[in-house]
Amino acid sequence: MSYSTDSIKNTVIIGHVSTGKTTLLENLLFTGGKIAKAETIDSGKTVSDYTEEEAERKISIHSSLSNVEWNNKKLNFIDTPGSGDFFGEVILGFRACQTALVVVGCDTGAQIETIKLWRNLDKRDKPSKVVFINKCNKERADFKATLEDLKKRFQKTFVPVTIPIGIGAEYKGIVNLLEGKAYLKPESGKKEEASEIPADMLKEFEEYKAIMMEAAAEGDDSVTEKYLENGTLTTEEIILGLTAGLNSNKIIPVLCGTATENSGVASLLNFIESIAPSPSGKKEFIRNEDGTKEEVIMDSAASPSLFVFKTSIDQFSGKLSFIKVITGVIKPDTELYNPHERKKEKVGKVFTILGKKLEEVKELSAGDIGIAVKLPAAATNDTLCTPDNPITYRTMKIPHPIYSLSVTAESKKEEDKLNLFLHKVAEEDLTFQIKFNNETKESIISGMGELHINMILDKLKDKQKIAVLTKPPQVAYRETITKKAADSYRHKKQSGGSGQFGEVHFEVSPIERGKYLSFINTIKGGAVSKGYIPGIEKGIAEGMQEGVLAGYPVVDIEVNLFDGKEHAVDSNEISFKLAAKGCLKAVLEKAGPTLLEPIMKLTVYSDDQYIGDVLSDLSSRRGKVLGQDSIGGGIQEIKAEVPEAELLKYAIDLKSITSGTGAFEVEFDHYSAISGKIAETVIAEAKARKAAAATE
Ligand SMILES: Nc1nc2c(ncn2[C@@H]2O[C@H](COP(=O)(O)OP(=O)(O)OP(=O)(O)O)[C@@H](O)[C@H]2O)c(=O)[nH]1
Ligand SMILES: [Mg+2]
Repeated sequence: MSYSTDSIKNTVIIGHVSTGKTTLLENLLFTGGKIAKAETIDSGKTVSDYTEEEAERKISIHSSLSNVEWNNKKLNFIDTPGSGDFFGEVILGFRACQTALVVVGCDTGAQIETIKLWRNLDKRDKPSKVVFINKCNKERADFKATLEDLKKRFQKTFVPVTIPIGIGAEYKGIVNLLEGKAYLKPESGKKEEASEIPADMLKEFEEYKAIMMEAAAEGDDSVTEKYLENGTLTTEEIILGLTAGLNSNKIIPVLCGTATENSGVASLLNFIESIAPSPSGKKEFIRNEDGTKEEVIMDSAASPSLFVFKTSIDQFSGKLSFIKVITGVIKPDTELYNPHERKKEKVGKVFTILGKKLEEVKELSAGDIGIAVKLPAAATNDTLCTPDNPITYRTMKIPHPIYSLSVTAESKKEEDKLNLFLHKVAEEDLTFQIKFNNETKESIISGMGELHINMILDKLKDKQKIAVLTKPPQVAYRETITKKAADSYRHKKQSGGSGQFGEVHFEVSPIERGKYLSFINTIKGGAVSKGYIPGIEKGIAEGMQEGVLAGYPVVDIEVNLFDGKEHAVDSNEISFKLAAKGCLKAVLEKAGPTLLEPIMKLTVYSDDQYIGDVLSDLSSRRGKVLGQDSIGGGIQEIKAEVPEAELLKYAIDLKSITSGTGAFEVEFDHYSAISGKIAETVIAEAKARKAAAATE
């Protein structure tokens, strides 16, 4: 079956950990007839949480794609993990979908990850939002309180489209306000069926319907007029108003139910199929090389182009590229071009997927999501297009990692295997990085949190059978100077044959942070020939690699070469290089050398109730708080500058300070001088490391 752009709906399912996203999807697929039975999380057999690690831990770790046909429309769903450690898997869902289905617990209201995701939706792709209030059967479930909580936190127009019949232990099903029908929760293993609204729900139905009508009237000008004229709206007019309001993000429709009992699910399918936006007519952006942006409309009639939003390796099928078709129609054997790799790529067969099960399809139209198998060069974030019109679609911005560890294989022999595995992981998961730090000679792995990194280390141990040692990474300290100083150095060697001779006089002074090196040559009268200057510069560059205090690289100095001497026969470039290196060392000793430490720009998100603890903890970490802002939803945003050395375990510590609710972002900002006890410790540790390395 082929689907045109306007019969496709792409929905990313997001929300705090364990709100029931995967269970809801399982029941959407069951109700839609895609699967014969809805499995439970406990069984470990759901479509979406199909990996061993997900089944074992009973949480989602990867995003997964599935689809269901409903009233001749193709509904694509991307289920995402709720844990902030796997945020990278959510970003790609934002990028590929027009609608975000935010799942909220009826017993909890919006929780911290939901609030963070909400903020990110607004910052990033701005899809339309629909809320599903799940777990209406829970003991402490309270529909009205949850609705109020959402309104208070996000200050938006939330409009119930379905409401619960009874709540908690009394939960019986839902009333669909649009359809004017009730859907009582079905018997176990069965699907919902529409029925008359129970008499004792009629009053509530009328009240909520009036609220929905008013909101719909605000969604679109033509509907507003109708409402003012007639004082009421037909169902078609309500749909028109809601559709417009949802499209422009003015209205957030709210549905409800109990995923584990397959209740409220049919109405959600109906709603997405009839009201959620399709990709048809939606804009995409091309980023030109000069930084300008260009708009493209998703349209099947144009020549084919697509965006790769995820890459994964399947043990049977090999590399799977998850693609979003932007223009044209992708058919089997379509020849495309990858401008990033400057390579032709042929899409072989075209697939869609149900969790892990590939399903071959005839074609994918603009706006649709699917899979291409074994594309030779394509990586996540690549665009494939026609060779005559090489373009690049807007790429996904990957957040900075917040937690790093230094890793080595216990056995040196396994070092290569370890690196190979880690690089493979990084290819699939853009929030995971592996870098070799040349300065400290460490392999550093970084990710979005302790859980994220531990999952990867577990795989290393359990699947690859590689034993690894981990430790916090070394901080990249620097050295600089605090005052002007001058000195000279003569390099001289005369051992038969031709000798070596070079003499330089340097004056060094501190310069602005971040300027690294300014080299000036103020020699007058040709005391040192021009031809030796490159040698002197090389000597300075080499000398700066190892400072005089603790052997850390030297930065932010001006070196003035103000005098020198050369020998007609013995001078050469190498002599001047060695002279420069020696002179730099001597002059640095005199110039008040000091240590610099990296200072990070830290943004912490914390629930109001933990603010005091977060702030006092920051001050114990030598942090400088720059500002504190309430960002709505009972969440405070704290901006601070904190030394990197104090943040090595912050991903773990913040969780314990805030009972797992806090979150943060961090990036390098600048270097700042340290002295006293802290500096003494750093110097002593560096010296000890050097001594240990020398005896190895
Ligand atoms: N009582 C009740 N429990 C539910 C409901 N929906 C899901 N659950 C349970 O909540 C737990 C988490 O469900 P999941 O579907 O894994 O939640 P999730 O949002 O996908 O979780 P992550 O992907 O790990 O963030 C499971 O034990 C489900 O059985 C519901 O409507 N009512
Ligand atoms: Mg899940």
